[in-house]
Amino acid sequence: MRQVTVTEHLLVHQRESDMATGRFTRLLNEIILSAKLISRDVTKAGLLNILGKTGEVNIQGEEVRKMDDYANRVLIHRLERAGVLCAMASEENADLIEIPETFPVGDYFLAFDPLDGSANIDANVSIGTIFGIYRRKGGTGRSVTLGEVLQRGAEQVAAGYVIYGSSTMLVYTAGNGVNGFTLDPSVGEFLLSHPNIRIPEEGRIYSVNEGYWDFWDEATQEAVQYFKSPNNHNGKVYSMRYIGSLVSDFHRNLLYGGIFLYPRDNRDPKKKHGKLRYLVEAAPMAMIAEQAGGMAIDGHRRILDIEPQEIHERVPLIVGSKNEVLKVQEIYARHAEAAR
Ligand code: FBP
Repeated sequence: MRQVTVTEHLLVHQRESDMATGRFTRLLNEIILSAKLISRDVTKAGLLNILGKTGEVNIQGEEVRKMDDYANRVLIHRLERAGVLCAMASEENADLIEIPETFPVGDYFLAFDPLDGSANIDANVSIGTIFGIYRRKGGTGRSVTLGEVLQRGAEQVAAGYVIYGSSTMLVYTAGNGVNGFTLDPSVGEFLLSHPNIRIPEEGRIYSVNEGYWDFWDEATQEAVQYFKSPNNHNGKVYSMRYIGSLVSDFHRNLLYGGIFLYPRDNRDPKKKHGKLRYLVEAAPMAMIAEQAGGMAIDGHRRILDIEPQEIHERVPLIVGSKNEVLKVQEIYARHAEAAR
């Protein structure tokens, strides 16, 4: 089989779309180079002094891991000099990341989670980088306001993730289907390995942290109970799989069929809307899921229709195979109706 590199695939895509300026390809190429640099160090993290914590606490109130910090600095360093961005937003940075005076600005806005699931890195469990790309929706010049960049996930021109697992893979969509590329370290190239990924409409896996059962509302408990009981429309229990890194749980369900849930819970008032961040986690995964034939909701609303007001806004995320997500939506709607 002729090996297709991600850059070739991008160029073919570029010719077909209005994003034929080369700027989009340049932007994605910088994300790809960053992923190669991060992958190189993740795969030998135990040998480099990059396991453990930095001692700092990020805007999420989480202890920053050295690998998180490293990945964040690699992405900012590569992308700020790409000349195609007006600003960036990172899970690790409290505010918008502006482009330094020394580099040209562009009209794309990049939102990213530099290393998702980082709590798993010290245990050698697969983790990932998640990104969403938007066009600036107003204003020009170097100083950018939140209003010019924060927008519904449906406005993303592209979204993707890199998973650092047994192999390093890039999975992305630019609104024209979802494709997966595997990094061949011997040639340093991401090669097309999973063309036109479609998520099975019917799943057989559910992924949720059931440790939070007592903190869930009745609708969520009924939804999860549905997948555990043989009395569901499938007449068989689903397999429970939960790695605890969104990228890994999402990727498995994308290929095998299944549903991932990170619902809201009442453990912590700050997280009453769930733990996952809209801009850097939920919206990119929602675009990929929909482009692969799946669905993504917050229990009621389509994730991509939600208009974020803050960079670090959290949202419940229920994403995966269409039939399972529709079932959860139906259960939530019935409970909302009963509560009216
Ligand atoms: P980070 O991006 O800070 O790593 O957090 C997100 C995450 O690790 C997801 O990858 C994962 O799905 C979830 O949090 C696990 O949370 P919990 O430990 O509460 O189940």
